[in-house]
Amino acid sequence: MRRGRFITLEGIEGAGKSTQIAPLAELLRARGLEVLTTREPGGSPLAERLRTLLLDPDHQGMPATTELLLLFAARSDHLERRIRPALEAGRWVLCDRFTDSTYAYQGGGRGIDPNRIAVLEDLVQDSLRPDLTLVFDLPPELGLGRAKSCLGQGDRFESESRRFFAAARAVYLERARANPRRYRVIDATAPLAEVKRAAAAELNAFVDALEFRS
Ligand code: Z5A
Repeated sequence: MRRGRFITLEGIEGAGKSTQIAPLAELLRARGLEVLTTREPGGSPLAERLRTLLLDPDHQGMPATTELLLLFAARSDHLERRIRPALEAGRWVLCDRFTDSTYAYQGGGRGIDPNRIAVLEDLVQDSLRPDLTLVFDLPPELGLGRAKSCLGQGDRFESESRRFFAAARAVYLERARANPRRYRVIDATAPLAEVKRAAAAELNAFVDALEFRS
């Protein structure tokens, strides 16, 4: 059985990842692929419980290292219980956020040394990395405006400053620049239908390239 592919959706708050994941999953299914959609933090029962702790505004001021370790604890459970088994069964996994979020938010936003994040990435993931990462890019003012208009009380991250999100955005763009084979940057300032078309075009091209090689 051929291993499935691991595709991640990334971007700052309000970039549109959650809106795009269902149509992208449909696109893959229409091409005859079995798909699992999931998210981080969360994605497995234990990881969802850790997500609740991580997002709870009552835990404002959580030390950055505590946050980092909780994220990787959640990721470890999610990977071992859901992502790896799905990939090994030949399913394609579409995940709303993964370790690029940690480099962006805990690295860029909180100022944790990326080399420390890399140590945990190796420990938890071994050699597993996404095969394709779509970065939905937009300025923080626009993303935060969108996110606020669809939420009541914000979670612990939503109360962060514009500077925090600008730093996270810069990390995403830098990582995409450094590894163009894996990352595709999508202009998320465009109207919804246009973003959807651009993301679908990137995903179709990725599947086409795999089919061409096999
Ligand atoms: N986090 C972390 O710090 N470190 C990590 O390692 C991981 C995560 C994995 C998860 O919260 C938080 O955890 C996250 C980072 C942190 N916090 N932040 N920020 P979450 O999952 O609840 O938050 P999110 O991933 O940022 O979700 P979001 O706010 O829902 O953003 P989104 O998924 O990118 O956006 P959306 O829900 O698809 O769209 C937001 C609104 O904009 C909605 O009303 C849409 O209809 C609208 N929208 C979307 N696209 C468009 C376009 N193109 N035009 C106009 N309107 C649009």
